[in-house]
Amino acid sequence: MSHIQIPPGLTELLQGYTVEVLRQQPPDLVDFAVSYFTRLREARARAASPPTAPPSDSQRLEPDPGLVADAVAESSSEDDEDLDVPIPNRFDRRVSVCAEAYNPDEEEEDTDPRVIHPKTDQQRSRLQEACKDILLFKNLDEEQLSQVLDAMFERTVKVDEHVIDQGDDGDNFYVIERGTYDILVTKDSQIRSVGQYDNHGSFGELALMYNTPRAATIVATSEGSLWGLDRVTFRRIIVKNNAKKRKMFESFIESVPLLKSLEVSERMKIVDVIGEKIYKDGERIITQGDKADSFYIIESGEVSILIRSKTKANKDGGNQEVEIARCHKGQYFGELALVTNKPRAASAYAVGDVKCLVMDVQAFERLLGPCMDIMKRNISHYEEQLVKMFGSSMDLNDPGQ
Ligand code: 1OR
Ligand code: 1OR
Repeated sequence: MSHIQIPPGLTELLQGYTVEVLRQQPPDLVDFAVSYFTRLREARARAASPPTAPPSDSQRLEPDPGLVADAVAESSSEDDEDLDVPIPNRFDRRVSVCAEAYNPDEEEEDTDPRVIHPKTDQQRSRLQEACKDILLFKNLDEEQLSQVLDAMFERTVKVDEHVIDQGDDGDNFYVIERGTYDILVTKDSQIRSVGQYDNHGSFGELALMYNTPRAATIVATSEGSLWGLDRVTFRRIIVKNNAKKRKMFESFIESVPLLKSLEVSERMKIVDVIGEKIYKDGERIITQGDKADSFYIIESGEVSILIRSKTKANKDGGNQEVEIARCHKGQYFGELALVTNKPRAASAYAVGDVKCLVMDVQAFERLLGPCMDIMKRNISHYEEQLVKMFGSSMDLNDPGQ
């Protein structure tokens, strides 16, 4: 019997293809093979080009949008180097096959195979429920959202499981379906708990948006269930949409008085993580007494703040709500409970149609530190006003009792 020789590299070649098929579950294996091997050949051709040649688009790491903004703001000569950070190690193997370079301004035809994780009807409806308040998904059109949902996969976690480790490269973005999670940050060899997620929210967007190492460790403190979105789909859809968001909201965000003291790059990072929510006339935006997880800036329309209290001022009316303030375009609300870590002190209702830019509590803490003095000053005004309106017996964070 003649001896059949396996050509060197064949096993690795087919293994690489198989791994990508298992990871991405493409609907058509032949189409996927054509695109996979075409990209592999292109990557090999690029790798063979002389080392003195300038890096091709796919060898460059896409610029960190934050760094681009920093560069605009500061025109520092060092920033050019920042734009060429090497691709994180863990992706070296994959990047050589599936280049992730992406220029959000280029409206080119998408050739990457779509990632699809088939789901049962029950899984799909659980996924839709988990994603309905995810701010990063708010400005997606129907087609983009449906591609995101198709690409998401379920991951269950056990107590003490590390979903993300600080310092790692970013692989997935996660939406919480259920479970509680600690956010841990290690600095100067000290591990600190800086927050929690309680059965909703999302995390893991930063490393994918800015090509940075994971900024925190996320550990499950209960059994839980998450929906993951792979890095490639996240960048193709969410990061692309963020470029649009920057264009849409840049001038408005520049005009918000609270944010004036921030650097341009800091304001752009706010735009990256906010979501736009729309409310109809009379709709309740915040409920007094609720646990708080969001901060609001009014993009258009008017918001009425009402307080329900059993105090001297309205003891005959018992639990009736009294209007205590009106907020307008460019103003913010919902900061008090986040700053004091107490329940909502008042309710907020839309007067006419209202559009708000909404930020989650983690982004609020991470990005609005420099604005904290202004907010605290205004909170002290609330307290003065409260005493004038209701007498000194009332505590802002215990108004209904
Ligand atoms: P990531 O891809 O860097 C860790 O992976 C994730 O933790 C991160 O994305 C965020 O989604 C999430 N600072 C940095 N990342 C945070 C923070 C945070 N909170 C949640 N994440 N801070 C805590 C704010 C409450 C600031 C700490 C100094
Ligand atoms: P929050 O997170 O407690 C309700 O949710 C929001 O209403 C609150 O943050 C503030 O952003 C906003 N007292 C308390 N909350 C106020 C007040 C206020 N005005 C707006 N909010 N006072 C009005 C002062 C003009 C004092 C009460 C009499």
